[in-house]
Amino acid sequence: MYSKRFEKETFKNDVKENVRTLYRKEIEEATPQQIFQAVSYAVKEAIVDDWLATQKTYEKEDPKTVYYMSMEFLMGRALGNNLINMTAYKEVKEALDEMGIDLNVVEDQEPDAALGNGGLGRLAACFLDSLASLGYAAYGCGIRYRYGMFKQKIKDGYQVEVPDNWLKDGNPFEIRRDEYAKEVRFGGTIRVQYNEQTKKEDFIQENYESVLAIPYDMPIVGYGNHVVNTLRIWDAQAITDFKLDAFDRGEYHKAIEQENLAKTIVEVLYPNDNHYAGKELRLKQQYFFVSASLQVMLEKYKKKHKDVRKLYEKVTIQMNDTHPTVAVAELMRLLIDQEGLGWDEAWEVTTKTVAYTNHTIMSEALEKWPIDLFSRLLPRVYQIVQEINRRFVEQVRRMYPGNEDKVRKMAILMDGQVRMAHMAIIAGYSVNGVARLHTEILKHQELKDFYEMMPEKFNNKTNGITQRRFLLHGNPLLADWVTDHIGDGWITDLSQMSKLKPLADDPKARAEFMDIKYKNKERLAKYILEHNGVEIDPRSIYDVQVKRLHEYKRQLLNILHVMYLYNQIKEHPEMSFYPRTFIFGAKASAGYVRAKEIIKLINSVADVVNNDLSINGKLKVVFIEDYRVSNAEWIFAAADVSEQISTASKEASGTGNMKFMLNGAPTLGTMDGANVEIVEEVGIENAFIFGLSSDEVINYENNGGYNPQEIYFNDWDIKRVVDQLMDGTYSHGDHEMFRDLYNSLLNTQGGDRPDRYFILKDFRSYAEAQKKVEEAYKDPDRWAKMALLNTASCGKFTSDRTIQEYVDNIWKLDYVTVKPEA
Ligand code: C3B
Repeated sequence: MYSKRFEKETFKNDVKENVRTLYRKEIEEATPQQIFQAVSYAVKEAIVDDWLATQKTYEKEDPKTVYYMSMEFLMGRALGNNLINMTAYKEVKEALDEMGIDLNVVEDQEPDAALGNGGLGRLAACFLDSLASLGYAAYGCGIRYRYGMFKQKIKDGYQVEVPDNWLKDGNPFEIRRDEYAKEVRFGGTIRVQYNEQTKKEDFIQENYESVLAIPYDMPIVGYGNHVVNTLRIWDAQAITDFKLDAFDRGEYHKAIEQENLAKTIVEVLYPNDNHYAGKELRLKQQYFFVSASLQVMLEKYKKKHKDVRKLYEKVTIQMNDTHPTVAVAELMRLLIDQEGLGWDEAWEVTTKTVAYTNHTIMSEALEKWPIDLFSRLLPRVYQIVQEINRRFVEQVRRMYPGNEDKVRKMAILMDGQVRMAHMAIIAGYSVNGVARLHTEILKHQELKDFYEMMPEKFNNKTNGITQRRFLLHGNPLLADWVTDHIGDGWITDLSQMSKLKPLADDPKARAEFMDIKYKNKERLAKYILEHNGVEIDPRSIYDVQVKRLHEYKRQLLNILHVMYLYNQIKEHPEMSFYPRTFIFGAKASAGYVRAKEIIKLINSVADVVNNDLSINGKLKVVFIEDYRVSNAEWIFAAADVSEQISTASKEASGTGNMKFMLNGAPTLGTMDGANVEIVEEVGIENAFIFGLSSDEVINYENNGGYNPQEIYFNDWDIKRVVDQLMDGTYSHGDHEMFRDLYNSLLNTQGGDRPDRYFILKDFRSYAEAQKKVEEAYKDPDRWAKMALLNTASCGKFTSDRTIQEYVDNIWKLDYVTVKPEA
């Protein structure tokens, strides 16, 4: 048994006691939420045993530690995952059963910890799971947003955002650590003063505003190894408690301001995915958690080590995209101003400590802060950025004499902006992309100049996902089936899934596999009926696109194709057509107007199609409200087809694609991101690939030559669906509702080329690929084989593999084993 605390009677008692002490109630009177809390606190006891044991081990062995700095950690729910990783899920389920409590219902009481937007945030969460499971010392560093990713309601077909008050019932797993609180300062001015003692200049910040950063620790439980790492997320509090006499000292205003700053800084997650809005508050958030995290990191390091010049031997910092890259200058500041290092010494330490991951080439996602804002908010940090920039520009001029174009392209400070990616690359000892294709595009297109100058920094780390959440927890039927056939080694070594391959030729195994899929489809149908009021048929093909709503991800292509199919079915009622359910789930950033129009369009098409009795239910369209980690687990388990249809070159990697594959859904996709590697693993005959290549897309973008109007006027089916955006078919006769979408496909839009994402260009080949999906599905043996081979070939896409590569090639961490307390 993992822990004596999970011994049935002990555990049952703990839960009862918790209900009593927390709520002064007997268990029979407790609400489901109260039971969730009581169960979680009982589980937390076991976690804390291991958390302490882990800390002791780290104290003793002093392993090198990675600080994974990220504005986003999209954790989802913790209870079920913690039980899974403590290998106690089944025991606890039984214990609760005996008390008449259903663990599924208990789990369902937990709000998702949605401290992230999409792929980047979920990747960070998977990485923490893998780091702990593989036995490496790691901290996740982030922000404890009071409100996470908004909850999505669909009203009248439109997205409505509802605040996500995830902390309202309290978070049973977190621990507040007042003892590690740190001050973070903003604004003011810098006075330079010669210091007689150190014979150096001191840089003294004056008239600043400050907040107190207070960390909350969340446990990250490794799988079956008693390692518990920490996700440290920061809350803010005003430093000056509101004193009455502040009035008299004329500081009333300042006190109020600091109160406000503390309140607003951690108030809410910016809901943008792949898009940078340039808001001052966002930069404050970034500096806030970065500065606090670095301060504690240094303090911790210095407890054991005298010489900060050797920091990089024990610490490495991974910057998750450009969001935390102010860490470069902040670490320099701490080393110089606080630790007294000279510039060159500090630079050496910094450039051996920080590394950077790039997650996108979308230009609208690149962070560039206006210099006036940046320097006003972070005056001392800005001085340091200036000096980094000055030295770098000198270096460029030495390397490329007379080539001022290089300077313009590569400098950190240019055109009144601070280019964060450039700072990250210049200071980082490693720069990585997140899938092979993406890294190649970085090297040869987006970051070409940097690659030429410092090729040794560039490397690829293809993303991965944790099978513990997305199979073991999310799809228990399939997980058990896999274990029955190949043992449970796959839980910590996903490459073992390849042992399933021979089963693809075994009719019995195929039948079992598809039977499990069917049961998962029923489970999802039930969920959709309960939550969306739409009835769907588990015998139909579940064709699923779930991910953030973004034009480059091309949900519009998918729904236009549905409109096309509907036209076909109406026109040729006799045509053979395998029933299909198109399932969408997507949040649009609150300010992203066109993305919201696409949501409205999907719901409008659903309305028409689902209510047309004449098509005999051949076609259904469902938009799942509030797509998030917890319902994603069920959706992946139930999917037949995985839609990964981004414009080639735009999706850096994708990780949803891997979760579908793991759960036995073949990919219908473009040769983009990690799809390329998925196809390589599973074989092109077990996927449905269509569309322009990334080279073709980039070539059109650079040299022109694509005119969507040509397609529109020459392909009658396409013209028809595009016109249906305007003729009122899906808008109760309103000709304006979807005009913007129509225009985006055909006309130049505020500097954007028409059909910027090549939807019409790829439409035909997409429709053909969809035809092939149908043909393949009609042959149950063939389909079962494909589906099973996807599961069997997914070994590469575990985040365990990704993390091992980070450890081996970038971080060089020490492997640790933890002995549980007796
Ligand atoms: C995403 C990318 O869009 C995905 O292709 C990628 O798989 C993930 O990151 C993880 O690497 N991404 C995101 O979610 N948010 C950004 N701001 C940039 C990239």
